[in-house]
Amino acid sequence: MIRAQLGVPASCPARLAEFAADVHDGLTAPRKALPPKYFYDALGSALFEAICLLPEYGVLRADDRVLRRAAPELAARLGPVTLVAELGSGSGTKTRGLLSALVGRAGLSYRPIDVSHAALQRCRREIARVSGVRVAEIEADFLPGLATASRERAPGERLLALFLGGTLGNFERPAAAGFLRQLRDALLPGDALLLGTDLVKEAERLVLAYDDPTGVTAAFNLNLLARINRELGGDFDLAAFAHEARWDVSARRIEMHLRAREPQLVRVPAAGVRAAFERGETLWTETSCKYEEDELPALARTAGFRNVARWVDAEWPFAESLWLAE
Ligand code: AVJ
Repeated sequence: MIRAQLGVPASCPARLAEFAADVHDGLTAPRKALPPKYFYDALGSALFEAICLLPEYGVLRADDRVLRRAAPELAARLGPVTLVAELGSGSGTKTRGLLSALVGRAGLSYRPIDVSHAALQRCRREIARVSGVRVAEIEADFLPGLATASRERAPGERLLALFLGGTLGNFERPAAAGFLRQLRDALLPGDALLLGTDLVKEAERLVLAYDDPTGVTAAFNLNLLARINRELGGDFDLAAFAHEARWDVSARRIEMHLRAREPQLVRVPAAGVRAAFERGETLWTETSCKYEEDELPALARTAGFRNVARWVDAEWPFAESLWLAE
């Protein structure tokens, strides 16, 4: 009822149950935390698009510049590509130019994989404008989605997987290596991965990128609580939480938190939780690991790939790596 009044599309029952279970686990853990994938409901996806327009958030523009610069060499190295699957396509704006550089006479089939229904709809419209490209979206988590795209390929067809925007950073370092290994397992030898990783840079630039003066990133972070309220009947008071972004030098990662301004009790009936927050206690909402360029070759090898090429943006250090599955 309330959902309908707010005009928020109900997630499918299985996704809603998974959200409830993760909120339950995250709010009852000794150190409260939630997986960042839940940022991306319709409003969260729109706020992320706004983040990408912030002058302080250089990640997406860097990704874009490197891709544009690398596209001809990339096309030459890859040869004809007819199947591209993208993990975390979002609305597809960062991929349109790349697809038009890769599409050949045989046409190209594009499988965007995302958990955001709203983003996938926008992506389909965005990419449908590229001639020669057929779009068939997959609403799923990354690995099951990639397995689907890989399984449904034509016999002998080579797959190019895209994992752009630095999303790998959402995994802690050891988990990132494990994730890439699993990603490799969903591919066949000779398939390719184009991987974007944001690189370590000055702390001040990084903190500003995740704590912008206009407050867009704060809104993006707080929307997670609003989403819990909307979809799971929670009673989070958004004004009682402060957005926080910290740079951990030794772990080389940005951490985003929501800090309780005062002690409080929060109820989320559909997740079966009552969670007490102490004053100053935080809910850890996102990790964004940054890489050193020289970490990347070992990462490729342990995951079962061979690094073929790497391009780095000079303005906002960000690396695009082309790996081949061995
Ligand atoms: C989409 C995971 C790459 O970590 O930079 C941006 C998400 N969070 N601002 C990132 C994000 C806050 C973004 N990724």
